[in-house]
Amino acid sequence: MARILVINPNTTASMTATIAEAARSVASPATEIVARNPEDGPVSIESHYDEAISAAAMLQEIRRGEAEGFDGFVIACFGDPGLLAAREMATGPVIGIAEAAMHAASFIATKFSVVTTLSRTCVIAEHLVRNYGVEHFCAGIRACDVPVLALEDESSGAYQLIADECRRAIAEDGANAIVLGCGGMADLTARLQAEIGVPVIDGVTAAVKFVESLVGLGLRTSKHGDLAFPGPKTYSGAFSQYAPSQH
Ligand code: 5HY
Repeated sequence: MARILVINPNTTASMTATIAEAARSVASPATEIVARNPEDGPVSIESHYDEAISAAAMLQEIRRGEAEGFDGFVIACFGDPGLLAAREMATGPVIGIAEAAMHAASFIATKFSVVTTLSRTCVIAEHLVRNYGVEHFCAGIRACDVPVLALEDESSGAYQLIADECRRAIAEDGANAIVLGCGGMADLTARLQAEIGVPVIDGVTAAVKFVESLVGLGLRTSKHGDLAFPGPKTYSGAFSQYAPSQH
């Protein structure tokens, strides 16, 4: 039995519900999925600043989940905000949806393109491609210029814009797989895959299965070196609640 906490770092509960449904759709019967979002922070994450602010609240959810004994964690935002800090705070494995989707794509295709929301966040995916060492698999990083919250609005036309961008990635980038660049796209995977005819990888479901596998292998985050729990320290003012505690 594995208990996995899936954290949507933005504060839009309807997106958390979409993410939770996707996570549960692939979880094994022996896995319990709990999905949460912070009360505090941006309603959507569409910039470096949104990511930085959301990471603090996300880390508090990791800390809470660690205290509740979760076996593993998923950070369900495509920028993988605060991933290494989360690993410092957790005993179990912590997987970001971008790293999960990119690595899963590299196992089944030689070339994948990322299709994300706003153009300004493409550079975040570019940095992650380099950080994760999958440059030679990544054929392109595209945005359909759909705001994140438009994904929650059926009338926004978001689906068609995403599908059109996926087709351009196949035709122009030579992509033979698509990585969906937003946790809020998790409910579009099967429809897109059936329509565009190449594998479409969503990071929420990929991350859940990777966490299940790591827990099943008995692998937990290494606490030797830089991912050891942060040492106790005074944090001043409004951030005093974030001070690392003694482990
Ligand atoms: C995400 N933002 O997965 C990212 C997607 C993005 O609120 N959830 C968000 O566009 O970076």
